[in-house]
Amino acid sequence: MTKTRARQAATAGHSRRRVAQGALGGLLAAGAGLGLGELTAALAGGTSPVVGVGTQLIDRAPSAAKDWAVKNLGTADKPILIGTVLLAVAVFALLAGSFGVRRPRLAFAMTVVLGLAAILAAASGRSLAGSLFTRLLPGFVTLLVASIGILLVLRALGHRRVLAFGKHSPPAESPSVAEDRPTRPDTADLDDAPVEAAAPEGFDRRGFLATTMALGVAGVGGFGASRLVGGGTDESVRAGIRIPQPASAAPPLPAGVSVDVEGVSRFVTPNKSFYRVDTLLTVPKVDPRDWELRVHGMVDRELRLSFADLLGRPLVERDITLTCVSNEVGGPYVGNARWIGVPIAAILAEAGVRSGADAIKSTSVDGLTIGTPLAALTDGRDALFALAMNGEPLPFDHGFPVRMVVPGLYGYVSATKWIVDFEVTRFADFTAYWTERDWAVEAPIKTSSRIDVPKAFATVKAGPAVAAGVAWSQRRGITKIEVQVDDGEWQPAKLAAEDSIDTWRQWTFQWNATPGNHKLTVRATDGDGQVQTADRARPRPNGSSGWHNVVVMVE
Ligand SMILES: Nc1nc2c(c(=O)[nH]1)N[C@H]1C(S)=C(S)[C@@H](COP(=O)(O)O)O[C@H]1N2
Ligand SMILES: [Mo]
Repeated sequence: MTKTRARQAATAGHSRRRVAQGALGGLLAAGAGLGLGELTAALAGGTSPVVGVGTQLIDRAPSAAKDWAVKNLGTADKPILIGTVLLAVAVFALLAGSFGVRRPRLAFAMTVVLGLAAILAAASGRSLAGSLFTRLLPGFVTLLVASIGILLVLRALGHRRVLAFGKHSPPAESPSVAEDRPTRPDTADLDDAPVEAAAPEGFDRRGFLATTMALGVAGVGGFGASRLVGGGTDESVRAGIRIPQPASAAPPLPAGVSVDVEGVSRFVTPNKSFYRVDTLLTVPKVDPRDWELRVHGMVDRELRLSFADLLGRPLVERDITLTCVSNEVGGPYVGNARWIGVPIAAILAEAGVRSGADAIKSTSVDGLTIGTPLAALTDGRDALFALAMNGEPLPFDHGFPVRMVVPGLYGYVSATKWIVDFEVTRFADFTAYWTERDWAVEAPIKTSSRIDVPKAFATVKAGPAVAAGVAWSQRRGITKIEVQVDDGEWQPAKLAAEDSIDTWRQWTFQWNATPGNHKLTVRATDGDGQVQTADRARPRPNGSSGWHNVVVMVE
């Protein structure tokens, strides 16, 4: 090895280390910014930078991507999205920092872009909570901390005058990169950074250590502390609420609503396992003492209802099965609960609906909007401002302190969680969150049935066997279930007792399983005498249709 090449090799190692140090510094600067931004959001309210960017991605994601996520990731879609945002930020920050060795201004600019993204995400977000200032504050903290952080890192790397505009910002006591470039003797090797070749003394080891440690502490401390102080209303506040006896209790469950078959969905879905569909990365924890529902629009009297006010009204208790429009044939996004709430019709009567109105535009605390036909709230069905679910105040995930529940309509056009605004209006005068994303404006629930047992591709013992499941057709009820084995005749299944036309209904079917593969298909008939359609439809735009079937192996 010649002398020059040995020096070059040493220099290359040196500069690679420098790039790695820059990358680490970039990552820590961004981390400190995000951590303290997170802490600010927890302390002062406002939009967490990570959540803000994630929410923008949710709102702007093409429909196809969203459908894919709901279908393939289920409820894990949210942690996965947050993880992806964090990973993207980390990669971006690592790059920014590594560029910092040679191109400090680029590193600084990239870090500023990160901070600005946090602010922009919060500014264009749909939160109704807090003033614009509080919403943007966490993003500003992120921008400020990350920018100062990267400047300190760059300084330790030898760049003292990154912000001196119009001039170069040469590493201390050394010529700048660009000026030094012509002296490169060999083939271009990007790792062979001339900065370091020329100015290893520009690096401030102690400054770098001190800076990275401080940034690391700020980042980890910020995230950690935000977990401790943040989180909004405490669970004890929710659990401490006593829901008064309903003036109109639900009729007792008829005997025999539940079939005795292992593996069938429980008739009342426990809150813990109740499906959850919303667009939120962090669940709002609204304080019921600060909560207010504004009832306005085409009404004679505007109302402002407090939580205590609703609790003091005559309450109604009903069993209602909720269904999500995104549910595929045979899918899991359906659940049945016992709700207690204030009849929406009573509130509408009190406000006095003006003629010409045909819709409600309701808004949740996070700014999401839902459009509901006025008729569905006034035609005598049990549409509720629900306060309780299965004997407890609404869980945070399911809309605490108040949500809408309307029998017969898919959730996205009726079941507004964390509701804060209720505007009487006309469909012609607004669009809602989901309808802006190609879902139908009006969406009654389609008659559907599902085989819970046996599971698809299960192995079944030859001989007498049982199939079982649920069917729903809210507002019409289920009057018949039929099952078909392979391509045989449709045979009647046995219906469990009916709770109400607004709840799902269980069924069982005895069959003789003969060795080999068999296909079981189910179809329901509703209270109008309509047989569930065989026509397959995807969930978009107004709900899936078609018969559910499972293939099993009998041996
Ligand atoms: N604020 C808010 N309410 C919402 C939604 C939402 O995204 N945000 N999703 C709706 C949809 S699509 C459905 S199916 C139901 C689901 O209610 P659940 O999560 O309690 O099961 O809530 C509805 N209410
Ligand atoms: Mo939904």
